Amino acid sequence: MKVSLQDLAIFGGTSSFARPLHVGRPNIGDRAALRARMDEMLDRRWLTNGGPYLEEFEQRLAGMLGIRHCVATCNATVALELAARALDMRGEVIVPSFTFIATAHALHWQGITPIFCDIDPRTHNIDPERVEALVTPRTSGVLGVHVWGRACDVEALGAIARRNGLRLLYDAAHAFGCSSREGMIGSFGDAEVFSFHATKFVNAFEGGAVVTNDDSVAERVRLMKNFGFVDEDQVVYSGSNGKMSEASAAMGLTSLESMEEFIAINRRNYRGYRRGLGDVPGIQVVACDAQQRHNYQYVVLEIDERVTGVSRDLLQQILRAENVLARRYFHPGCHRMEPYRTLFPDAGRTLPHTEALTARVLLLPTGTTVGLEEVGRVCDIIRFAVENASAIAARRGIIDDGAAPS
Ligand code: T4K
Repeated sequence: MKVSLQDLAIFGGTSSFARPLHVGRPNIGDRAALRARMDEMLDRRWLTNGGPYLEEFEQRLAGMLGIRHCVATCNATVALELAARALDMRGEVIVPSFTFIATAHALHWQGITPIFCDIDPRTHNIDPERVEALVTPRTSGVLGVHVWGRACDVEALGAIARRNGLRLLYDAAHAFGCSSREGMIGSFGDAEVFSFHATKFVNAFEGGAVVTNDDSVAERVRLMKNFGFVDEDQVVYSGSNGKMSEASAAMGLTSLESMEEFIAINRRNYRGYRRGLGDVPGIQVVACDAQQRHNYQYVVLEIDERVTGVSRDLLQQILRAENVLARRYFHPGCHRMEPYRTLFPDAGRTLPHTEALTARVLLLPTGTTVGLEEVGRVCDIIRFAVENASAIAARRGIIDDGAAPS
């Protein structure tokens, strides 16, 4: 417990945590089950290229989500590229800038120009009202992102896509196991893409999947992720290597078996943070809709510096010194990263909500390596920082100016 400024590690006190608390520390699941699967895989000598674990993983996912097709891939970035190609996206595609850089890169890497659209500050998701204004004769599609696992306005985006003859793809990297009023995420648009990266609550070391109810899209993705081969020596498309390995599928299956336990732990931590920070002025723990299924894998703070007196960046530095490795996803926004910064130097002017949000958001550690007691201590540090904001800022100013702290 911090009682004076000197207790803060940023001012020379002892860090609250001996080991770092990460955002995105992998959940491991049942090690014995994973080892057994690995042994079986080694005995079978079938390591990749459509093995039995891959098939089982794909079938389980499709079954859980009630979707006709699931094509597992080596990661979500390649899955987005494959889906964009399979949907024949080209020219321009409308996409939020408030997302992980992979969303924009997957388009750009395919020769498609991402056109950045602002978000709705209440949902952090692409704002359908702004999408239609960005449609031009060059637009071939919309790529929505279910940020933090909270569903986009799929009804409005679906209507816009239909009205304008556009393809609609969703980056559901955060949203495995989540639902919206309209149903489970995975069933919307022409296709959706999940990530099973190590930092995701269900992981396959590295992994992704394209899911779709469209037979022809599924067929194209399936062929394209395997160089375009239709059989041993016939190639019908320009393809890539997007295959998921058997080791990844084994981890994915093992992770899936613990999914409900992971969600329960994430939910417990999320509620702990909501309780612990509920009355700290200027700090809001972004809410998950209790009416929907949610994986609670991200605990997201919005910091109103005018109220807290401590900026998001200073709060991050304070937490980092305490060994709480809070993250500023998705600072500074794709439009401020290369190559987009050079391509669209004035994009910030049309993205006011994105610009504001990237300065307010901070993600806190959660997952199976974070206990409630630790959640409570993280909340105490934040509360202390806000309660002592002006003293911290004054002292921080003295240190930043190079003078000795008083
Ligand atoms: N679309 C969206 C909306 C996404 O958020 C992402 C990825 C993608 C697409 C692309 O999906 P993939 O192609 O990756 O399947 C991390 C993840 O690497 C990335 O998958 C994720 N989103 C993004 C939000 O977070 P970084 O650059 O922040 O990773 P890094 O290395 O800083 O790790 C994050 C934290 O996790 C650190 O504190 C360290 C810790 N960590 C990480 C790994 C890999 C561990 O403790 N153990 C580990 O094994 O991107």
